[in-house]
Amino acid sequence: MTTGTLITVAPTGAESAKAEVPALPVTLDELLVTAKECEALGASVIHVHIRDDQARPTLDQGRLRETVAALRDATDLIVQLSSGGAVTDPEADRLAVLDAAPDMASCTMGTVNFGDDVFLNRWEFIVDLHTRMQERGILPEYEIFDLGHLSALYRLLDRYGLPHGGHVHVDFVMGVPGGMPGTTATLVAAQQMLRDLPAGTTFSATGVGRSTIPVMLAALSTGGHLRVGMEDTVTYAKGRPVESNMQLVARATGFAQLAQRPPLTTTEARRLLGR
Ligand code: KMH
Ligand code: ZN
Repeated sequence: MTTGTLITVAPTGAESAKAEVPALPVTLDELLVTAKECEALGASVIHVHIRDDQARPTLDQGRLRETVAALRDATDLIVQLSSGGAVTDPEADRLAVLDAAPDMASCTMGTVNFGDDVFLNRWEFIVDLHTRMQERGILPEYEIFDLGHLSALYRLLDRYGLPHGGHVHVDFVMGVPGGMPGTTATLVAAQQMLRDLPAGTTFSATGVGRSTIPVMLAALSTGGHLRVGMEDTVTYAKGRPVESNMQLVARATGFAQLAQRPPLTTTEARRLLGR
């Protein structure tokens, strides 16, 4: 079993509105403050969605580049850009995210119902993302919203080879309405399916909404890593809105320490992921 815990913070996402969730970091300054504080609390990777001046999700190339540079300047976090964007983003814009040259980018392994929407990820698009990341030395985080997405990942690696650097890292995004449930039983089933993937494959898990805590505990007890943040969770406990991403990272760090799997430093995380 892995000893330390890789903690990824996903501070913003594309779904929550600033007007409804005022603590959401949407400006570059807010993102940088969050990133520095979350790093100090135990995060080693940041999964980034950005917003425009009206706090709407955007994949604006200039802003993405500026964000990557600013995060590198201010922190030692591994910078992972979302190629998922918002459900309305066109494929071309999602592919162009890679032009901002992050350390990592997400790569969702299939289409999934997403509440009332559909998060579309065609096979050819997935292949494009994977092969472009291979060419550019960007490490994918394969996002798994449903168990069949792991079969797609097996097929992808079998046909197109390993990511640049050879390390395979997946993230189970659980509890999305339309995807796999955020339960211990499902996480164990997903983890068992990793046996078909290359030796050394690592996984993190996040449970959206009220599945956050069950998924976190299940991930820690099965050797997995954690993703937390306001992209996935805006309620800390019944009737208590999340006050900040730092509150969620602090809770994850506390659980990881209780499990005797303390947070990895950014240096240890880079070693684990080969970055
Ligand atoms: N916002 C969702 C539609 C990713 O970042 O790659 C997609 C998402 C996954 O958040
Ligand atoms: Zn995301």
